Amino acid sequence: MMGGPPEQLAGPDPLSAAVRRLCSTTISRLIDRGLRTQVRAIHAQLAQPLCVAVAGAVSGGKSTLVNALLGRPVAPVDAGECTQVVTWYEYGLDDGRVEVESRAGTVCRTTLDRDGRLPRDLGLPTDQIERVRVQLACPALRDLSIVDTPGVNTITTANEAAARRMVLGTGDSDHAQALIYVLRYVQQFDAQTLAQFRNLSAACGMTGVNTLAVLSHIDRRGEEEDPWPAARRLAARAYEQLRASVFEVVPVIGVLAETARGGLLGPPDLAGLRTLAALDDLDLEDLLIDLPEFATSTAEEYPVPVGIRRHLIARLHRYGILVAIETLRRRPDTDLSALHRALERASGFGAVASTTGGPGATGGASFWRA
Ligand SMILES: Nc1nc2c(ncn2[C@@H]2O[C@H](COP(=O)(O)OP(=O)(O)OP(=O)(O)O)[C@@H](O)[C@H]2O)c(=O)[nH]1
Ligand SMILES: [Mg+2]
Repeated sequence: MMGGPPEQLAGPDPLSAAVRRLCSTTISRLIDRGLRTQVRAIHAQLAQPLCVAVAGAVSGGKSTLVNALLGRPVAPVDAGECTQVVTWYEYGLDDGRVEVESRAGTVCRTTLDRDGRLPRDLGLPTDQIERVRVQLACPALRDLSIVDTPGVNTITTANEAAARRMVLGTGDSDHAQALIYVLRYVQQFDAQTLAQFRNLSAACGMTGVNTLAVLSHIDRRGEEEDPWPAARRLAARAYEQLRASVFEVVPVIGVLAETARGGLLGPPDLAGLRTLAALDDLDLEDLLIDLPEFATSTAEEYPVPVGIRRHLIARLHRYGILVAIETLRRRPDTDLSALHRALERASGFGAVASTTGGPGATGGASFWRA
């Protein structure tokens, strides 16, 4: 794997530090024992990293977004139903340590795979696992713990408690305090999708103050070169429909953010992209018109080896390839890290970072702690 942990965060956000100081002063002045215990609990919670759960429907792009937030591709991702267990990613120096907590109360230890991913086989049937805790030495996790959750497609009164337990965790002090709800991009959200979101948010006791909606897969739209104008329009419309339950609706190309923040392109990818950038527009259009063919054809006329083409499609999809080509044409001396930065900008990830106070943010965690 290339790249590495994301850059250091700029320390705890000033608002929660101020509230923590206020709690300390208040504790020493309170006479009532019950109140003192309550303020102590708030004080202790503010000293912990904020815990954000990423939830939503199956295959919406939750784990991809988790990897982007981590800056490392640790969470398994797949086109089919993938995440089966609730997984907490927490800061710790024992990087890669995995604890599997069973419903029966036992804890088994394992580690990430050699490629740095969470293993699919965790040593227990998934229905016996309460949750998995992964320790990572990512600076991004110092202020933010992230919970990846299995997709919930239908919330009924019968499974509401299970959904809440899944997103929030089991204990009173050990649960998610904020929610990122991933909505897969469609032209128009149907009433059922919106109801699902509201139900999950309500089941978890979340409100418009601590819930962010993320609109994923915005690069999967038809033939348009630039998906952003339409994505912004839909995000604005979705916000109108969801404003009571979220503080913002942010469009993000998760797969691009994951690639860029994880530094997942290597020198052969850059060489392949340079070759594509040197083609004239019509030849390029011909090549990219049929993406499955582009990714798999072994015909000799292709200017880039098939393995690299396949990797470029998996990591960038069509829009990401076009962004990379445009970047390289504008600045032919662009190196891998500059290319990753350009792709991160094009992914829209910055808007998630600034609202979560996550990597690359300029404050914002205060929003979630309100
Ligand atoms: N083109 C594109 N693909 C994406 C985007 N986000 C995720 N994907 C792809 O969508 C597929 C599903 O992504 P996951 O992150 O596994 O989705 P998930 O919500 O975690 O799925 P479950 O755990 O099964 O509920 C993967 O193939 C991702 O690469 C995006 O914004 N654009
Ligand atoms: Mg998943």
